[in-house]
Amino acid sequence: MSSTLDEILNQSRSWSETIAAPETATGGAARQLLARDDARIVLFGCGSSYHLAKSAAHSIAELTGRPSQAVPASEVFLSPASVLPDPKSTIAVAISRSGFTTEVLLALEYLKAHHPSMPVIAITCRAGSPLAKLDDAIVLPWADEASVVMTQSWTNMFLAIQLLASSGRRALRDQLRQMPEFLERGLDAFRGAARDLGSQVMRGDTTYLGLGVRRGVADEAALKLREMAQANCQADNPLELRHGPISTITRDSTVCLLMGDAEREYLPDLLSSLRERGAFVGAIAPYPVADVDRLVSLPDGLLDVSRTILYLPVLQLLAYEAALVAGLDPDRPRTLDQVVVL
Ligand code: F1P
Repeated sequence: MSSTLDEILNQSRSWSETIAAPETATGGAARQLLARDDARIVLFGCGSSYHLAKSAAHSIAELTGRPSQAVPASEVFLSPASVLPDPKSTIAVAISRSGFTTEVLLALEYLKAHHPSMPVIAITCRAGSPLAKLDDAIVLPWADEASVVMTQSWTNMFLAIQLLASSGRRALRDQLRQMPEFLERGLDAFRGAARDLGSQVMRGDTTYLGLGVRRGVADEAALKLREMAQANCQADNPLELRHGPISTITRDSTVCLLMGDAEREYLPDLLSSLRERGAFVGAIAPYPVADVDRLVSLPDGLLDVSRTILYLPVLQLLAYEAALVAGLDPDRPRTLDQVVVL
């Protein structure tokens, strides 16, 4: 079996391991840091890990009230004044599946040299990596991958950060603990939708639309489709689309809405503008959505922020199926390496 497919399908098991991991493995000390009420949080990573940082920043801000920002790792050492405006009140969160990515290590070196007292929380899936060796690092080896592209590593590092940020909020943690079961229940439908839509997304351009915590998910979905299937795709905020980008939507376009409860009332208006342009419209939503070509249902009765992780598996499977339609090997994405070392 494909290592990429195996890792995607393994997520309910790896999520359960992350949820069950002892506090020390998932950041006991980090929990204390995030509890500081004067802190602002700057998260950084590269590629998929940068998109993870975006969704994690929204989650931390929503769950703790702390101002949180996600930046590419390179901006920590190349544009520090703009990304670290208040270093004395900042906690840094370094995210890297491999724990070896050059820009992440350069960012850490910059912080050590210029802000040695700034707390740094490192999260990685690779034991023995430079990130894993940092004090109080969060290491999730059960979520590491043989594949080039990130799938379970993304969702498990994201889940670990959400568990950290939900400290003391029992109802929220209970919702997060249900995620493996929700994935098990939905997996057959996710696989069916991915198989059905694999050729659709290869017809023309694809746009993923996500708001707030789901914007990083939309960016990650577009990167998966680009990495595995070499497809023409992009991501945007659902209400931003009509401020220009919609001009490129045609009858060969696919638009996938990663809908939450927050933006539900704006959906009909957006859908009619997409329909006028003849686009194929898919939606992943925790409620019925009329007038779309394909709906993937997610469980309702959850906070949008808790449900975030459930959007990823179907989007990962869609990129996998699109790669097969394109005659490409998802395990060997063109010109990509698992770790970028400059
Ligand atoms: C970051 C990354 C991945 C990308 C590719 C190259 O890796 O950019 O997001 O898919 O594998 O590396 P990491 O810093 O999270 O190990």
